[in-house]
Amino acid sequence: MGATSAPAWMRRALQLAAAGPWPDPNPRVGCVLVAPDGTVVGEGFHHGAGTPHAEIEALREAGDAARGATAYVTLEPCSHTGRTGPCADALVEAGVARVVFAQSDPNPDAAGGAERLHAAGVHVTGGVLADEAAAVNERWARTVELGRPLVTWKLASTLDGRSAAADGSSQWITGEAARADVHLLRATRDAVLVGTGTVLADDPRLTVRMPGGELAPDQPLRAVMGLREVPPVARLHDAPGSVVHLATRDPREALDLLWHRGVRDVWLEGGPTLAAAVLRAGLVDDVYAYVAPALLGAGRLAVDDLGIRSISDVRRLGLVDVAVVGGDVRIHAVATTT
Ligand code: AOF
Ligand code: ZN
Repeated sequence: MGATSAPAWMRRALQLAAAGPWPDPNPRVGCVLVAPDGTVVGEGFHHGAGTPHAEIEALREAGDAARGATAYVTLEPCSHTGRTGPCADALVEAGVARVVFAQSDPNPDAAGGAERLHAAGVHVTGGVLADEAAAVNERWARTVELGRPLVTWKLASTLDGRSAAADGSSQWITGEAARADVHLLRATRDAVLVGTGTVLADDPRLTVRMPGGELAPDQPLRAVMGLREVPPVARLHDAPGSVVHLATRDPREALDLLWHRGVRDVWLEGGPTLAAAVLRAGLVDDVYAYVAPALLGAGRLAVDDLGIRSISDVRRLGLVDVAVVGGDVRIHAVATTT
């Protein structure tokens, strides 16, 4: 081995992993292949579900130079045949002498690669920079554990908690900077979810627009749930990207349908009825509340009745951060238990 230590190579593998996509059904993984003399002979990262795993990319680059090398991988090499073949076997076939990995694979279908490598005579070490690797895939691991996409509920309200005036008008409670901020956060999710009620009442576009107003190149899926018809002339059909109507009133079923389409991180912009249904079902993971220093005194709240009658049953969330966005305040909180 060269002078560079295992954590240093793993740090390089973590850098590579971070170039992978999120949201995606697969984790972000990086791999570095190092020859016994300390030269890097191959590098790779996973570009998302359906594409080769990080190890395969690195092995392809290395060719014959993989023989006798050490593989530094941020996730335990897989042992299963999913969309692609088992990486543990590919490493053995290529003659890799040693595998150092960071995090064990939390996906039970793919786990077991370490034993498989060991049984084939490869020297295996796990747990190197495991916490750093887990942080890279924190949201992915939560989706695997929950078996459903994560849900972020976004709301905008006045200081007195109103999201619409008494006459039903609701545009615009927050200022332009807050609206631009919403677009940036929408862009980090793979679907925007509303109810048919919101489409009928507000006719939103649900697109991601850049600060200059132009459409972002990649648009999250625009999903509408509910049993009412989505008018073919609704503005959400106007923009590039896909629209899906989830013909159900059950939030869990809607999330299952999205999961099967590969969605893993949902941005919920529903009105009070849908928000209450998703919250009551315990399916909200993150909340972004944009609060305007304004008063309405009457009008609809951001969320309908949650069935809470006593302060002893108050639903408390964990505060993550608070930011001033233009003339408004943004509060990010997370559900501590579901
Ligand atoms: C690895 N290296 O780069 C990744 C792994 O459907 P597949 O074949 O793409 O398998 C997906 C599962 O494989 C995924 O859920 C996770 O457990 C593991 N991902 N494993 O050895 C990689 N991306
Ligand atoms: Zn693999």
